[in-house]
Amino acid sequence: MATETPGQETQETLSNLLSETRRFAPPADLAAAANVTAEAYEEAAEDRLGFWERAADRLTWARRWDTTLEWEPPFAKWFVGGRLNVAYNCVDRHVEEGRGGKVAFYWEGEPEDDSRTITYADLAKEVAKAANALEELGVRKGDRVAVYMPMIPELPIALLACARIGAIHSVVFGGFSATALKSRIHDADAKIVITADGGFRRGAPSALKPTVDEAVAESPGVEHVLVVRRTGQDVPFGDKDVWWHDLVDRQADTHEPVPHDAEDPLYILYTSGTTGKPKGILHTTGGYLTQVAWTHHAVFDLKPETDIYWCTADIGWVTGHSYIVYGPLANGATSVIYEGTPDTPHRGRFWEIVQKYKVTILYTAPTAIRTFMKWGDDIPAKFDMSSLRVLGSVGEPINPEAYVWYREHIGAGRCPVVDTWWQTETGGIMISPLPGVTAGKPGAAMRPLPGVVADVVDDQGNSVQNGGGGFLVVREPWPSMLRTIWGDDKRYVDTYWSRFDGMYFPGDGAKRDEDGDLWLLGRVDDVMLVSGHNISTTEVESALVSHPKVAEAAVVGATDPVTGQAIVAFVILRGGADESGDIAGELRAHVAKTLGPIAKPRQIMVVPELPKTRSGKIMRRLLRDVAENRSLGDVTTLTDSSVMNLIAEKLPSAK
Ligand code: 6R9
Repeated sequence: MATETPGQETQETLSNLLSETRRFAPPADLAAAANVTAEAYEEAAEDRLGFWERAADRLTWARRWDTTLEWEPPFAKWFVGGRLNVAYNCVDRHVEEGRGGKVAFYWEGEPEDDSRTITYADLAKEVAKAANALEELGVRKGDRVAVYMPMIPELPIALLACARIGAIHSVVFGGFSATALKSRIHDADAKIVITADGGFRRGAPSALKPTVDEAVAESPGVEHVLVVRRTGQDVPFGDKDVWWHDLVDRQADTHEPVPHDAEDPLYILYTSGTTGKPKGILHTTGGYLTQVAWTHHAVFDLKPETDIYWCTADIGWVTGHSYIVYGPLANGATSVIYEGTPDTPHRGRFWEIVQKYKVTILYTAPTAIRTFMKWGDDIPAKFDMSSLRVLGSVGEPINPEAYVWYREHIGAGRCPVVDTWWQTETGGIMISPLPGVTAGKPGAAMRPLPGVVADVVDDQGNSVQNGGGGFLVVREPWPSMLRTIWGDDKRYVDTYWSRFDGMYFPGDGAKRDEDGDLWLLGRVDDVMLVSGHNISTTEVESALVSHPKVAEAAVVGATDPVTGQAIVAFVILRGGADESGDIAGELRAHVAKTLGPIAKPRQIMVVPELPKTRSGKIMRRLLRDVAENRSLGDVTTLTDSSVMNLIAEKLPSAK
């Protein structure tokens, strides 16, 4: 029965497990006034390039492009010959068009009394000053600037200043180690590092500068380190170091924006990559801004005059680049930026912020939603969140139960949930419901957006239809696609374009249901092969999370002498759940009932926490090590490595 290659039968198994029948139609008033209607799908299907041209026309170009797409697979150039300045599009044009007094960012520091309001006019001045400062430091177009900062206003200002002068930023998440920072500085050959003395984390200042010093000590190519004073803590200050307030504050607050080529690089962002050297994903100017601006307008139905938009991601990740900085600003949105964690100083902090700023659109991650479920329904219930109208999710598959909880307890059953699938590499959202069009299904990312041609294929690359599971691919180039891996075209081709001929392979499993809607099933490396059946970790996790006692679950396949692989589950219980009795037995029976006996875990362990990457994704690789009783692999990308000790303590039964 056990077979190595997933054949037709196993494809069916993967697809037929989860049957979710709930549907949520768009609210009538939202649908009636929606930015994008169902016609967009038809328009894009008829003329895909024409569709993206109209999206590009939402931006201000200094020179219109000659050719929309030059495609020499797998290398794409979009809007060839066009010239524009990203910072001008994100900031100046709003001021010129009379919206200078409009708030760009409500910034909320982690300490509760610490906030700043930044209008578009303020932002224009700050970006101009920072651009002048970078030029004074000798930064020129094409130079690389490493950015290692907490979530403070100077972070988006620094990125926009780089974009303005055509310098390529490379943001390294502020939680990464000196080694990680150093390898990214070296790979991109960065000339400048922008950082801060520190940031606030869970109520206390946490230093960043010493980490930068350690990395810079071994980076002779770095000429200057520009340091924002945020926490005021004592930090060592050396020859290369310059205080932001000394240099930037004395600059002129105007700066002429030079237009850049549509294909000039905008930024590099390293994917954290659990194995091997991190990949420097390269994004360019015109196509990237076109797609992030259009998707932000369409997927969140953003009305810049009235909406208050909040994306809770860190700017250190692509979600922050595309949907805190570039997309929202290009659209002239008013956004909230929050520096801290959801539990500081209390577990209602997010909802307090929603209430304070009357947030209308909230974009967060399944890991956060499951944490809120664990903390209990009573916490969000204490706050007035009646301003909310659209809820977004990104980062991992959202389990149907987490979706429904989000819809009900945060959105009061009134707000559509848009589950947005995309990657650092895709630059912008690719698969998502449209809130005024799509009748959403909990757990499904639904359809490729207009202008995006995605498909589900079997291991031979043939399109899988009704109810079939397989591999997600993208068949046609899209404007915000990565152009290459920085300095490594071969790795770009090998990683993304070699698995299936002529198709982009993102590395995710997916299924298409009978209605043609797409469900993302997690990374293909995580798919389990049990008695010859391909079973997705996502589906078993979703079945576990659908049990009222479970807040979060992670499932892995562990080698098993009988079945090839056996399912091992790690679960976190919801706040207040009764732990007495045979909880493992109860959950195993629940999975068998929901998905079928084949998907029943061999073991279930109740744990206090799960290992997650710093961007909140579950690290199943480490759990596999535990389940197979091996010593742990690389734990450096974990948020908190003590989590693995907590799990190990629970383990005798795992053997
Ligand atoms: C934006 C971002 C990309 C990987 C991606 C996939 C997973 C992201 C998802 C999702 C299911 C969603 N992912 N969004 N899986 N449904 N809505 O997260 O970029 O950090 O590069 O991660 O995240 O596995 O391939 P990145």
